[in-house]
Amino acid sequence: MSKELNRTTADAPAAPIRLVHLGLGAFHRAHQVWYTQHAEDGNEWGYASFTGRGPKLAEALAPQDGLYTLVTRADDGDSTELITALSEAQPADNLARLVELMAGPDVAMVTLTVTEAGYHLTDSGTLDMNDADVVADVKALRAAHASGASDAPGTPGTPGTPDSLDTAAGRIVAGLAARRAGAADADSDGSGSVRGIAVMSCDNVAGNGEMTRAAVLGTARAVDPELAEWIERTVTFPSTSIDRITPATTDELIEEVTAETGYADNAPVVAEPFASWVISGDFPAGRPAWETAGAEFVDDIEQFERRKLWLLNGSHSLMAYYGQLRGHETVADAIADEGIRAHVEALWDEAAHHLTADGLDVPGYREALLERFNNPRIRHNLAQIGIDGGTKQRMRAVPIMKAERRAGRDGKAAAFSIAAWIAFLLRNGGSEDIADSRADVLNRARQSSAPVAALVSTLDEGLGTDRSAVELIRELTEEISSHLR
Ligand code: CS2
Repeated sequence: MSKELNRTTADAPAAPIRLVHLGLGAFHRAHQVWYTQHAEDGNEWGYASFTGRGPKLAEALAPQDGLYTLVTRADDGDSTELITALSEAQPADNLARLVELMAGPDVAMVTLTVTEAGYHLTDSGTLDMNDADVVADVKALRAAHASGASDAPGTPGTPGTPDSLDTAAGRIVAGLAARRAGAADADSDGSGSVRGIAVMSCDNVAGNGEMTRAAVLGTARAVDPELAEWIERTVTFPSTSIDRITPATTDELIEEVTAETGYADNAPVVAEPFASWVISGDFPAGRPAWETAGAEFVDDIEQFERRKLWLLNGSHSLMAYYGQLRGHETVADAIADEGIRAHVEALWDEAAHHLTADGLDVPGYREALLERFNNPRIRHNLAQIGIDGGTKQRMRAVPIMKAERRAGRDGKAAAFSIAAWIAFLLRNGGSEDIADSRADVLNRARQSSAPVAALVSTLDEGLGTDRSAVELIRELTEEISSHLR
């Protein structure tokens, strides 16, 4: 008989909530929550985390008071650990709770994992004001704002909370508007306790701090320019490079965890032993001592981001498309295939030309990656990695190919990765569903008279008009597709 899992049975008191997260999922639980638990002052920092969309994970975690088991899966065995730093799990639509927490003096930071496609920015990096979700959120926020307009000029009234918001930036702006109103109250009664806050993206995109700033300020400006100014003065947007391979949780894992720990845990999570977190930026209201858990704080993060995105994620996307076309299911299967491994190494060689900062140790990083990919006990599905290629390849293969071409080379290995993505979209006569938040755009491109050029253009306008680049990608797509016939 298994025991119920909750804070009483596990004798695990909840830490006070000082961190809020948007995008409660396996990765957040294996990474940011785990780092917080392992920080020296972890017992002073609890997370309240909101799901990205559906309520499922919050519903599974609520009866367990946010507790869950992390299974660390090495190639020679598992270890389990009870994670206690998630003090509260909430569904995405509990906006009232999000706003309440962000308005309060205790919360010092909002972190987010809302996927690469979750920022709704244009190619030039500004908020996409034509995006339907952005339009809806701005409208809802304006209405809520108007309902809270203050009579006293220069002082913000307490804004209402919209019934629902679709974008992460919209949710953050709702929370920040309430925080600003709380800060004004605190100033007027002299307590002055509600202050700045850090909003920190943990998504796999280069310059994620700047992207978050653009999305949040873009939304705020469209709602109320004074609110936007307050955010500019008060809120910081640190950048991060995050890393831990975390496959989706399976029913099998639930059974294994019950057998191992004796607890009936509805929501365990499995991850590799490796974890890394590089962070750059300021934290006006403080932060956990994550460095005591192994996080690295740096002044210049760009080359670290690139190393991770281009080497790890870049080869992941290559394996996702080329590997599935060759009949593989997991990363471990794909990397064991010599015909794929050679392309991975070639991609890494091209990327390495542009990873030159001191301390990056690219050869050591590559060696460690091979070891991590080879871990046969981590079943990391290529199909899972293949989702959202229309956004991911923009940040993975495309910048490598462009950097190579700027340096006077053809960028053939990165071109091969783009070609593998295209061959994957065109397989079976282009009839397969596209698992991508940009599926409409990609589907139109796939049906055009010159699908390769059109698909390249969906990734990058400049590359799409570079005739020799498109020709190279077209030849490689043809080569890959012809082997499948
Ligand atoms: C993967 C990443 O799904 C994907 O696109 O490339 O989730 C990858 O596993 C993580 O970034 C590892 O840190």
